[in-house]
Amino acid sequence: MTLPPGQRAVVGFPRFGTHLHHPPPPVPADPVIEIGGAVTEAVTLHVTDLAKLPQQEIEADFHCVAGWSATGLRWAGVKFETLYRAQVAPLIAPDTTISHLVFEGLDGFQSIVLLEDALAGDVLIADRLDGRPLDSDHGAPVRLVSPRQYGFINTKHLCRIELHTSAPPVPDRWSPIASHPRARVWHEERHRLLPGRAVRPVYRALIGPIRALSARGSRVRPR
Ligand SMILES: Nc1nc2c(c(=O)[nH]1)N[C@H]1C(S)=C(S)[C@@H](COP(=O)(O)O)O[C@H]1N2
Ligand SMILES: [Mo]
Repeated sequence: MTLPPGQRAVVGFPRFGTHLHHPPPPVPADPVIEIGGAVTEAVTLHVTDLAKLPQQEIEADFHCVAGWSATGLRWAGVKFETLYRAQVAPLIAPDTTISHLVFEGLDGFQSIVLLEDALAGDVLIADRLDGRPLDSDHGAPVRLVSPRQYGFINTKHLCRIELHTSAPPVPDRWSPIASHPRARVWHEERHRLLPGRAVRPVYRALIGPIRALSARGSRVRPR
């Protein structure tokens, strides 16, 4: 098994994220994904309608920018490209060229993704993991899965996709751990300005505390 540079395999798949000790957001009775931004008309997609689109399964490893990787995950759902072509592209005016997307979760988390990266063949809006419905720890009701980009691109609890014609302002511009805009794991694009190799030790030091705090907010309490 080969992992991307600077990654170490972990056993299992920990809950991890900026939510820290917060519990996952409750799943609405009729969850929706809003499509907004540079569209002719904002629309609301019902998550249950995703089941009507062709389904796709992938097996992939999951790489957090902090340096852990969960291996051999089986995700299922709809290819983002399928959803985009069927439901989103018709909302774009002919003279508008989309370059970036913002994926937002029910907890307010956001990721900014280049359209070209989001349209890659292994990018899913996933509602199942390892043959079971996605649980709240890992992003219920649906999450973005882009296995060749670091975890922070993979927005959980997806509720909104915003279209942009240029790079939207980044929320973490002045953060010491400002994230790389493409976040491609095989290029080790961890940090916006610093080489991925150089930030490895700093990021790795964050794994323990973030993992412990995220587990505190977990619904599933393994003992
Ligand atoms: N909504 C939401 N999505 C999120 C996060 C978050 O805090 N909230 N954290 C990101 C980060 S940094 C990582 S590494 C992965 C972790 O996914 P997991 O909790 O399923 O392991 O989710 C990403 N997506
Ligand atoms: Mo992460």
